[in-house]
Amino acid sequence: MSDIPQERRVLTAIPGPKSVELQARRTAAVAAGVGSTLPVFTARAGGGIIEDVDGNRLIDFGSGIAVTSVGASAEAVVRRASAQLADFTHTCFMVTPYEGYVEVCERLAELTPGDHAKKSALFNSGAEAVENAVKIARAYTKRTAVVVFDHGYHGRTNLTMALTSKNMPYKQGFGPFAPEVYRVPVAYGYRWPTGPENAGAEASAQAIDEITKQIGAENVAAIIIEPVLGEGGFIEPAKGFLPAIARFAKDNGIVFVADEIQSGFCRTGQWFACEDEGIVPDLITTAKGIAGGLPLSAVTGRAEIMDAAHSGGLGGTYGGNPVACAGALGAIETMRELDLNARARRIEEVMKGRLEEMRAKLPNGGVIGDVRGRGAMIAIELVKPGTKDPDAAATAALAKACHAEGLLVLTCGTYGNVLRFLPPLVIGEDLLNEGLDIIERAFATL
Ligand code: PLZ
Repeated sequence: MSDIPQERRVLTAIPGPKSVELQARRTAAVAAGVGSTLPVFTARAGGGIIEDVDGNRLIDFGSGIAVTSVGASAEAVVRRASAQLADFTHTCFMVTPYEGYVEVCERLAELTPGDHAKKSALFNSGAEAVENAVKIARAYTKRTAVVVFDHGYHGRTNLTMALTSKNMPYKQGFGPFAPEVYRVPVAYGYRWPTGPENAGAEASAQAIDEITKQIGAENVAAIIIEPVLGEGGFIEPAKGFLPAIARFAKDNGIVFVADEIQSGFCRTGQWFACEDEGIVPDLITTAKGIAGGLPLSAVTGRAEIMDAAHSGGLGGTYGGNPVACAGALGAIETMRELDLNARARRIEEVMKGRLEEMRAKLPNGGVIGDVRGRGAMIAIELVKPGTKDPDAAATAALAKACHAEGLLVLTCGTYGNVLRFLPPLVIGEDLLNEGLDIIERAFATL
């Protein structure tokens, strides 16, 4: 790990003068469509800290959107990726293969749920993994329809935009979208009309009814769901929902795909979030946390499904790049050695405890409508006090107040009213608590 001190330090306004200068160059050279949560330019990062070009040290509650779970400069990632970089950067696995790719696939077979025979294919981004899961499911089932859920997020390519629920900013103006994609309700407990206790049974019945009526189960190739819906607002489908959908898929020969791109690799205190309800997906998509910040993604699943695509049907120039594979082996080694699942569960205990306390201090919870999430994937949903009306303005104001104090937080949610916390799993508990102190003070500024 880079020897960056694990201490918050705010020396200038945030962003500072050097970041402001770089931001001007960026505005001139970088397309406007590519946004940034906080235009603070990074100099180095590691553990729970991001140091910017002005020397400020921010506490990191974002992990580059759930990527740097082992930190942004984990020793084993740097060591293995550097060694690989010196040996060779690329041959293309489709031209002459190398061991690292195979080893990552072996690790994926061990770590993903289920003891059936498994195979994997590697790609570069999360969206690419999801696209390939659809290709594989279609090849296996010889069916075309794909079912996804309200509040789901699966990427920004054409097919994954179609799979993604939210229009702004992901889809607006970018259509037409891929056909044969159908969206059904999800058990969003906090917003389910008859309450969270009924959401699992009612939403699954409704989803299954819509699939049966509108598509016909026999036409569905795949059902794709995030076991904890990430961009949609850290929604944990109410109990019973996932098992009911998985059972329906099994009974109807539909490939059940768990998109664990955000929730996987120790993030929720398990290797994969679907383990919490004992779900064994047919296919699982992974990315983000898998490689400690290097671009890598995977589709892993039942060998007979994975082998359904004809030889040469899957691939891509860079898929499973050797440096990214070395990074993944380093990240997995770190997760095992430091027992990062246990760390994630401890982060949940600390964060949920403190956030619930903050809520209890406000009359009727005030703006804090809901505190939820698992492991180091925790969020608060903000509402107009006394209602469930989403308060996106308060969410943006809170994030801004945190940023000014040197705490990097992200927002999400279909209604833009969810403040989410995704600290690196290696963050020190002192930094975690300091970050929570800043959040608490931010509430006072509302
Ligand atoms: N599936 C569940 O969370 C990426 C998106 C950020 P890529 N989430 C962060 C943004 O605004 O672009 C994600 C995800 C789930 C798929 C993806 C897509 O992964 O690596 O961004 O393509």
